[in-house]
Amino acid sequence: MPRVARAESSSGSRVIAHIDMDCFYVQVEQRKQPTLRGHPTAVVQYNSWKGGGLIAVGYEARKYGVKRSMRGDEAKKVCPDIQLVQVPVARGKADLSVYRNAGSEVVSILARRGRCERASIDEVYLDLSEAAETMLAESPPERLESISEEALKSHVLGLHMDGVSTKDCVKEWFLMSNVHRRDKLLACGALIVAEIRLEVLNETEFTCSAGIAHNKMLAKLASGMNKPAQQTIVPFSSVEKLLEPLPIKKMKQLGGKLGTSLLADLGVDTVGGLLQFSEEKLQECYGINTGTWLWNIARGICGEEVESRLLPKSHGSGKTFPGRQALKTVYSVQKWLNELCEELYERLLCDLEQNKRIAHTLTLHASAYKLNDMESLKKFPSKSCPLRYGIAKIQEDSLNLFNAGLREFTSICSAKIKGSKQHEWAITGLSVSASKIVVIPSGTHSIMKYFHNQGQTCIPIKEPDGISTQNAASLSSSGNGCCVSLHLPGPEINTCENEAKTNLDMPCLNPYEDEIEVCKARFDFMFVNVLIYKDAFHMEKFTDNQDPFLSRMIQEEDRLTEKLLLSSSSGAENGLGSKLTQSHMDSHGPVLKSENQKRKFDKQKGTPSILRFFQSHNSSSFPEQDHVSTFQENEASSSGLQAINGSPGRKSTCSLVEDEFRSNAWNYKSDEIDPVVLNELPPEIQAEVRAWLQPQKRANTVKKGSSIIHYFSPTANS
Ligand code: DCP
Repeated sequence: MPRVARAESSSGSRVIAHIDMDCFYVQVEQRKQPTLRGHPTAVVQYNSWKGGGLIAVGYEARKYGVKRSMRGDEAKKVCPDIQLVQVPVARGKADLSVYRNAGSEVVSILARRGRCERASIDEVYLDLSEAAETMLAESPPERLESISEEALKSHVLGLHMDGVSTKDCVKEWFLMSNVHRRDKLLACGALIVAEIRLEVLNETEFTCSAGIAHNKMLAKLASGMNKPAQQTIVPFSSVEKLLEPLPIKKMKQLGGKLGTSLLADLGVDTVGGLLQFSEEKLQECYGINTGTWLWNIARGICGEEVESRLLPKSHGSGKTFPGRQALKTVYSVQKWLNELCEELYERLLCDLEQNKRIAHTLTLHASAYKLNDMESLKKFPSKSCPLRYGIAKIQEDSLNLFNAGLREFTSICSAKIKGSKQHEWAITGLSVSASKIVVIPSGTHSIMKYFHNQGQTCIPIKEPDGISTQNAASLSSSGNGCCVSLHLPGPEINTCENEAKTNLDMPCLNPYEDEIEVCKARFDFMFVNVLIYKDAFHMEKFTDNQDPFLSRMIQEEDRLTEKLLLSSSSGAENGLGSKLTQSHMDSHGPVLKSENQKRKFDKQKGTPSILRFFQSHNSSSFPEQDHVSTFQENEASSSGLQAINGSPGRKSTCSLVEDEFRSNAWNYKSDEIDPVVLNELPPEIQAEVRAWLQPQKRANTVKKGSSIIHYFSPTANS
């Protein structure tokens, strides 16, 4: 394919934006302390040596020549009025959580308009292709009453001014009709980005700059071209001119060794310089993939997709120990590793709690040098291992990783300084990171998808004629839908109160029926999800007393159970047919089975708990041994779970729930459960769930290495 055609077809009609927050840390600090606004400001590292190192410099300070490489004292010399703000400190090191949270705030706004990839603490890629296509079809720029002021301030690369004012030129560019469709899409993308940037400003007070182009590489290049608070558009026709003079080192991934070797091997110092080499030649020099990649980037071709990712790919905690602060004993390393691990673990738990994500890999990086061998600097090998949850485990594992790295490092260095008796080392930087972060499996398998896709549970509602109808969609369209999205452990449990209230007006025999059904569906879910959860954590790895996710899950169930009880009692009070309510409940498993149980439950209303609720069931109605065998395969993991609690008398919520399943059984029959839920699962899993749900009839089919455990295991879906 000819070069230009290849470039065109690769970019197609994609519209990609790269959004970069302006002097981010400074803006965050200025929002905290509004008196800093308008003043030259910089954020400095927490150490006070020579006024601390500058890590972010505001644009007012940049006008005076203040640069990020300077120390506070130096900055004061060139800009005496500069306000130096210290980065917050926790555990003796920089605490970046305030910046991270501010970044998340912005991301949540940016993600409203298209696929959004959080690329770093303060930058985001957006795929606006769909939004631009829609705009072009429904309200193209030339049909708009006016082009927004913010959009008119755009920089359009390659635009000929011809003596006309920039604004008029840009306006003309937005309104042009006889141009290629891809440019029109870009114009739509730019209008959308201008709107989004204003939204960010209005909602967060932060300014950001943006690049709008046909691919990620060009968008990223463009976003840094006009800062702060501006946007730059790269029409296809201006790509060559943009890249030709661009210093090779400015290109993403060419700032390091590869960029240096391009200059050394091929004498190339600008991107345009690469154009003279054939793809084959570049492949010959740098290998097939890198050769092709170089050939492509010289022509502005980049097929990299914008990933849908609002959350970070990894978490890390690190600290440098420059100069005399270098660590020289394993004891001091261990002390700092413990601190770093604590911070890391806090973030892991937060991620688990908020996003239901778990990390799989723990990595230790260190920079070190051997005394008398400065060449050894930074050659400390990074080490990884599977990540085990539990602060003590992470601390222990990172120390082991460090020791493994140190052994390798010292032997490498010993070989280099043969003959020397010097074996001392010093650590100048330490970091621990958690990567391979995945949403716990239930979020991705079909049973969850079922609820996701429905958006609302299909809750059977009995019509006055007694015919059981259902369908969330029809309920919804009639305005009577009880919108429930389930989130155990995936998406938010979101009982739409207003809609639920509307249901009270429905001519139902039992106005609380749908709520009961919601509870029922959710109990089903809890059952499946506890199993998934256990499996996701491999049980024995779940070594903490804290199980925030499960406790949230239980709290949620408590809330619903309470609601259910209140519903049933108020139903009786207001004469809406308590008998019917009761009879309905009687037919629905764990919902109150008898007056007796109801009374027991009523007593506990102050602190209702699903666990107590299950405890209140008469377990003798279910043959114990059936349940024991049902859960036999989990025995090892279950004991692991109990062991984690330290004291024998105390059990984690997870093990309590498991015990409830084990001893009190799940008072469901498979035919009482919405068959759609089960039918979504593969046949062998359906059979197994049904067997669990109706243990007394269960054939002894559950084998070791059960299929359901495999199915819900983190790797099963990959
Ligand atoms: N940062 C840091 N240490 C560095 C570089 C950056 O701690 N060596 C922090 C401070 C910055 C933030 O990351 O505010 C984002 O870095 P950028 O490189 O995007 O720079 P700024 O956002 O500060 O400025 P600009 O407007 O030039 O993007």
